[in-house]
Amino acid sequence: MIIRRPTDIASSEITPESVYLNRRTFIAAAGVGAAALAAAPAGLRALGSDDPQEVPARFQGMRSELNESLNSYRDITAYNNFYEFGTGKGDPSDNAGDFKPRPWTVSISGEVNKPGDYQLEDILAPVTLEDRVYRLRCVEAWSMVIPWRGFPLYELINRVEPTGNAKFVEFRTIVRPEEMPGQRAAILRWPYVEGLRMDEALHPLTLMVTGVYGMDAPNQNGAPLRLIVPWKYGFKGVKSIVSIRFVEEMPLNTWQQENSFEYGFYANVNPEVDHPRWSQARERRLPTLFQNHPTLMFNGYADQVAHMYAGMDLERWK
Ligand SMILES: Nc1nc2c(c(=O)[nH]1)N[C@H]1C(S)=C(S)[C@@H](COP(=O)(O)O)O[C@H]1N2
Ligand SMILES: [Mo]
Repeated sequence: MIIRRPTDIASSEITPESVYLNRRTFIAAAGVGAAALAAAPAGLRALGSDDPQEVPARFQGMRSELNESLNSYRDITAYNNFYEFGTGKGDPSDNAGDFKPRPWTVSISGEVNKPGDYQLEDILAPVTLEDRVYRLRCVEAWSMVIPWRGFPLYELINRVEPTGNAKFVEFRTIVRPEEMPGQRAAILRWPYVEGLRMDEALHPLTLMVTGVYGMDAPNQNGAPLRLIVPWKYGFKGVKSIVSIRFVEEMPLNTWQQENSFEYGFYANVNPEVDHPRWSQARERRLPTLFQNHPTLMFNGYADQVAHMYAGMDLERWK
């Protein structure tokens, strides 16, 4: 991602060309000293494949629809982007321990027949949580394969009845600097904001996520409720949501606000449209160090979603 004030953040943490594994995270995961780390072949410089806690047996040997293996629980919960807790990949897991995801209230507002403050329990009561394995493709050109737990966003949308004026949905992350040390600095303009066009929000692949590996998500992954839109770059997946607003105009999402030259509203994964500072044609599938995977159009979900962008200039609508 690009940062407005480059002096705030070490360049090693913002460029995809840099060493991508947080050194401390790697050492902790591998359980070896720095000397052994330096001597290890690059291909073995991986996050630990041993999971720190028991994951339900049904995930053993689970693969994606493209026959990909899943990233480990440790990969998914120790290598994160959540700038509210700091810009380093290990910062969210290090700093999110004091965050309190319960009790939790989501404000639903705007062009909707049933606005209100909804308790998390009330949002979850009528839905059935399911496990969905999706690729997560970060704009920084790394990716993981993650078994999310959640429910389709359309179930919540249909329940609250948007009016005919609702053309977009805007989501906001909580602002709680006492519990989120990154929010005590002007890393981004808080709150973190994201948005979807209504047809994207209603698409059956679009998920409201409560967990990973069949368990409630740890705070660093956006507890208690975050968005996942698998055909878009990871930054669309706004975490720890407290506001869902139905609006007529396209919302100004955080990364477009920070740098509209590099980021737009749609953020559809597209190997043919490079980031201004790097190629998007390939990606590093964690835990490897190499750009060992070709990036797929719409992150591999083109058959399900390409029709929504028919006729749009995908270079312009980045
Ligand atoms: N509120 C908030 N949401 C956020 C971010 C953030 O910094 N703040 N980072 C985004 C980015 S860039 C990515 S790649 C994903 C990472 O999700 P994960 O840590 O669960 O893998 O979260 C997204 N959601
Ligand atoms: Mo990202």
